[in-house]
Amino acid sequence: MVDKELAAKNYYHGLLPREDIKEMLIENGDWLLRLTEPSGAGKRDFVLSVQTDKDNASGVKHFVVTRKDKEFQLMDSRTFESVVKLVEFYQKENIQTGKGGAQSVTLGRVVARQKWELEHDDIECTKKLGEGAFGEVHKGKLKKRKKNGKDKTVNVAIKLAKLEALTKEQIKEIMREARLMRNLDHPNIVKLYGVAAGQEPLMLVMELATDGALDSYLSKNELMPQGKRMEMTCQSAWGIEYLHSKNCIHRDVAARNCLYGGGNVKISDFGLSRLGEQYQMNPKNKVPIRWLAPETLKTALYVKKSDVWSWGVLVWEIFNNGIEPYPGMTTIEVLRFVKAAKHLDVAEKMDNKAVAEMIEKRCLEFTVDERWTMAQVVKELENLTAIKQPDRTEKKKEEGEKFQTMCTAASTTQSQMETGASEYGAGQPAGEKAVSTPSSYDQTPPIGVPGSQSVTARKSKKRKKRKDLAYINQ
Ligand code: ACK
Repeated sequence: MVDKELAAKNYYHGLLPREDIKEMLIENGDWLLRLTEPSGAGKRDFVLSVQTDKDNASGVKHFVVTRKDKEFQLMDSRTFESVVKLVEFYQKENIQTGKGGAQSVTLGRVVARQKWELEHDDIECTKKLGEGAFGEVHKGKLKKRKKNGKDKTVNVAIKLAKLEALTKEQIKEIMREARLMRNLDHPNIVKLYGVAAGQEPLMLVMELATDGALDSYLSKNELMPQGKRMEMTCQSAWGIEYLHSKNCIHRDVAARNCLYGGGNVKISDFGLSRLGEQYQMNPKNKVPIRWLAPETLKTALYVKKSDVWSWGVLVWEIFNNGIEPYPGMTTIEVLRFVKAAKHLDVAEKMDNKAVAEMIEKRCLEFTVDERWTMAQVVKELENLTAIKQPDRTEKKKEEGEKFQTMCTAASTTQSQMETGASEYGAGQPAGEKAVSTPSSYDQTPPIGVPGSQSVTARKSKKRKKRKDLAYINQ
């Protein structure tokens, strides 16, 4: 659908959803072009998004480019042989809106593609690594274009959304994960290089972790010494501590969601992560019972300290070669066990009994208020193991205010995403939200589509089946 001429235009942002473009359209007149499903009926159209009133939450207007035979049309009867020609015209002439063209909108500054918006042509998939939530994960290469012409190629992992067309909701989910990830920069968090959204398949390009998923790495390396396991314990703790410092709850901490590469554990899979102090999930969703904290099992509530509990389970996995936690117990038994204020035996396989005790007492603590924060855990862990986090002071300084600003922007956007949130298997009821940030999702329908809805009612396609998911109300 997207011709090469259009794809090459810097104003074309492909499948980028509203939540991403909103933070790009800053000044009145700022505009860009994207591809979306304005009516939510599975039909893709180009939409010209323009900031018309920066002081108004609904100041961004979305003009749908309609198709008539082989011609393209915006708000009036003029037709154009291509979208590029249409855009060129409205760069010179105002867009007439309102009844009988009573109002007009001027296209001002072009909002060009951002650094993290990658070109499909710069990405090469070389080998399939496995299946992910929305599709396949491939090993590959990314060409990083340099201004001096000396392009660099880096090895990457590419999350490739399935070849058949994605629903609007799935695109939003993938892009939310990407938005969250691009504000994170830590050696124990998998790094996102960017997103290729210009066409399908949608691609998330991230750092390649040479040893793959942590659970399978653990199961393949049963003779791994205690020292290395403890190092992994610290690395995962640093990653989560960093995440919490960015006001993010991961919500799915487990060995299967960590990667291992270059001697570092990297927290990955941010599909369920939320910004905010707490997150109330729909209790009807299926969840990975064995990793969840008592408060989540009881009331479907997630706080940062729920990650601390899950991290305790992850440490158990690290010291038990990645086997399933609570061996020999069914999920219903685990549910009852944890609700009865019991927990895993970390000390059994861990030589450092002081650390094991700290994890059992402070992380696998039933009462949230009594449970430690990740920062407290890290401090004690470093004391007890003498394994110190490599100094990131310089890096932190560099990040400085820039980082703060980015996270605030992401936080605002995140709260707007919650209305359509779906969970492990897509298609669950929406209506969950980050409690700390009231939902203010912009429901303004795009102009030009009668009664169009921003959130599609269509059910998302099922993700890969996960055997370890169950209901908390059993
Ligand atoms: O054990 P694996 O090879 O490591 O199998 C899974 C598979 O993709 C599905 O998740 C691998 N994978 C995912 N992300 C990455 C990454 N950033 N680097 C290397 N491998 C990855 C994972």
